[in-house]
Amino acid sequence: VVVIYGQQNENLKQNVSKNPPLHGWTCENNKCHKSIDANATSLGTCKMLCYDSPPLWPKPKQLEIINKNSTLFQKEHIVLTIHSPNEVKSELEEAANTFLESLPKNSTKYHLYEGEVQILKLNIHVKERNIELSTSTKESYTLFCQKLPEAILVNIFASNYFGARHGLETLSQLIWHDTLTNKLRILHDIKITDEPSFNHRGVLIDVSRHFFSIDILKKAVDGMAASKLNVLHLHLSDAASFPLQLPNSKISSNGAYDENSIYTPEDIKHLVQYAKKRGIRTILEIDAPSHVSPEAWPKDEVLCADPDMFRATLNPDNPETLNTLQSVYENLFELGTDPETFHIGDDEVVTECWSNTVSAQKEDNNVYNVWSKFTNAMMERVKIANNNTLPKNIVLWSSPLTDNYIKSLSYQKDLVVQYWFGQFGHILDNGYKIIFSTVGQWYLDCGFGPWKKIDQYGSCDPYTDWKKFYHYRPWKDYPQRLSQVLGGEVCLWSEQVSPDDVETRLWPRTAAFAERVWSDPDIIDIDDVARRIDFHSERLKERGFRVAAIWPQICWLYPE
Ligand code: CP6
Repeated sequence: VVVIYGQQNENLKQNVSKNPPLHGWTCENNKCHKSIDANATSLGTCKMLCYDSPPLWPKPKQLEIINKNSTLFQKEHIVLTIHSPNEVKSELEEAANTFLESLPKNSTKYHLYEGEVQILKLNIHVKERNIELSTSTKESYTLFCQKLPEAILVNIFASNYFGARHGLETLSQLIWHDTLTNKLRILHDIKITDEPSFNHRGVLIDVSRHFFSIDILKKAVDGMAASKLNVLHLHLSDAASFPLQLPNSKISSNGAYDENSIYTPEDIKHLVQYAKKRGIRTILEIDAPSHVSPEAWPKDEVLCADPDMFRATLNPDNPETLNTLQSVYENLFELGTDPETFHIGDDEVVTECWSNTVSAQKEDNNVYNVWSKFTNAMMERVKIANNNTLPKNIVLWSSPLTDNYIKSLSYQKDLVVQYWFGQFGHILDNGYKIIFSTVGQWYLDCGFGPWKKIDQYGSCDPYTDWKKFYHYRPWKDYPQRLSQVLGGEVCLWSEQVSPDDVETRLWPRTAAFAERVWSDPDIIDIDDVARRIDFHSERLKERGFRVAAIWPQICWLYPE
């Protein structure tokens, strides 16, 4: 039965049967122009072949384009061969499948094409059998793409699985959908040698101020993998909510917004595995001693529960407080938090809350000593929770406390400060390691406004655009301290970010940051950066992401 909705209208019928205009594009001086030329190509093909450097993001460290030839192929005609120890084979196969799925989908419209279509031979060479991801994992790879008479030949070489995975990501960016032929096209005669500049390239997502489902987080991981980022930092708890279920602790799920806004241990383990397959370590942060959820914690272990639910603070007088924290840490290691880079939070501690405590009296009412004692004790508990092994990096947030009292943290000399506000020279000069998350440049939710009362719940003033994310290079002034710079993290605090806008907040600004921490180019050609991030944004859209605009649509057509 054919059901026709509404009145059939002659005009409409005509429009439906008309073919869309098939104008093509030609390249002139690094620009694509609309053209009716017989040699005109699709816009994607034009952009891919026209630009001085192909639209790869982040830009590889070494890129040799022997020439800009390209050939059509079909997804179904890829022949994969894996040269690796047996232990890595199934992982690599799975990564290759993920790569295949990320390739542009063929549209349903059929186009006749009678030219050359080639087989693509994809060879992946991996040496190491180890598939553990750690802070010392070598992420480098080389990629050769060439055309033989009988096939397009791609060779990816890497020490390990994770380098090879980066190679596949780069390969996916040498392939695009040619709309005129409805086939895939690959740029060949190219050699790439690549490795990251920094070993900590992260994204923080605050899942306390708004709850984000595991599916949303997995999609964020997909976007991160597409830009070669390698650390997912979940800010899992704050005063606003405690969405994590921790069955082996005194923490209750009363801190969650509702019964649907809870991560079970299985959820987190699944996410950690999913991220690991994409070369991403996960840091599970439970913030303490401030920014704690008074509803999740046992009542007598919380001292100042701010009625505005802004920054409740733990009770240092109750000996059970640290025991509960230790059980939290045991749970976090069990759930798969990065065992080498452990975050204790220590964010914006409200020391005033402690002024009348017995702990403060023992310290001659010096609440800063209470802070350093409590922080040292937290680190001691991390060590106990981790089979008596202190993680290589213990991370805490910068604050006036770390500015003035960091040297009193005698427990762990090898501290990492996640710097977000104020000065940072002294952190480096005192020999500490640093992760940059500077509020004015790398906060995805933005900075401070004049609305004091409302701003304490998060602010977006001013909006920081992708160029600012890209240009920020704080380590440049401290070349002799470069070895102390682990890298950076962009931060998505979620007071004003919900599942509805999380993707456009993340993309493409997080990608802009990704090139800074992967390639860290010294000299940039602004036109080249703009053309490539434009293309990468389109690529992310094609892969199903919602991506914020980088410029008006006219520039998308005619990049200047
Ligand atoms: N929550 C937590 C926040 C912020 C921080 N920690 C924050 C502070 C200022 C701005 C944005 C975010 N919302 N736990 C600071 C590290 Cl402008």
